[in-house]
Amino acid sequence: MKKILLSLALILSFACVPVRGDSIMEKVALYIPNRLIDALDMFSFSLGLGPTIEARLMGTRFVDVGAGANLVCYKFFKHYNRQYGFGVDEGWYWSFIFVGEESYSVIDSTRLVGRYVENRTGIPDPTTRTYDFFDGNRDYWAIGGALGFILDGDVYIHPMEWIDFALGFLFIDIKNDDLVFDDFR
Ligand SMILES: [Ca+2]
Ligand SMILES: [Ca+2]
Repeated sequence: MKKILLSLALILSFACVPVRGDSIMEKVALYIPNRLIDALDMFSFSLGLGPTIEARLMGTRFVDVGAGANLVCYKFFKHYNRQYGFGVDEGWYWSFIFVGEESYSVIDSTRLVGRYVENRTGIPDPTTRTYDFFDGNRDYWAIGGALGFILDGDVYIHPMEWIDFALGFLFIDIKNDDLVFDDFR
């Protein structure tokens, strides 16, 4: 619980995070593209194929109910923190409310999809690298679900990205993910 509170405090202090790109000109020039990309960040999905079975409903990691297993699953990802591309994952999990177990890995992927291993027993820890607010592979606050048997899919919305999208219109970038000129050099 202490770690969860610590993580909440970190997230609530995001206003203090240094922001990339200070120039007013680049903020204005990239205003429309950044609002469009921030809009795309608000949801994620994946679609996969393989010897897999799962059913899950999640209202953040605090209310996560489901189970699944796959020997290997070949997926297209449009996932959290701009993980766009293809990947191969494997593993199993079960979860009831906020406790569960899992052994899961993305073992191969194209460049923008993160490879990682998650072995957990108990409550998901929001302070781990996997759930990093800015570039973690997973969103602790995701709301959505997954369903699969041979053909597997998941869909989530990301509340913090909704806030990032809304505040973006006021030139505030809480996710520190707005494009700047340096990204094109
Ligand atoms: Ca965003
Ligand atoms: Ca943003």
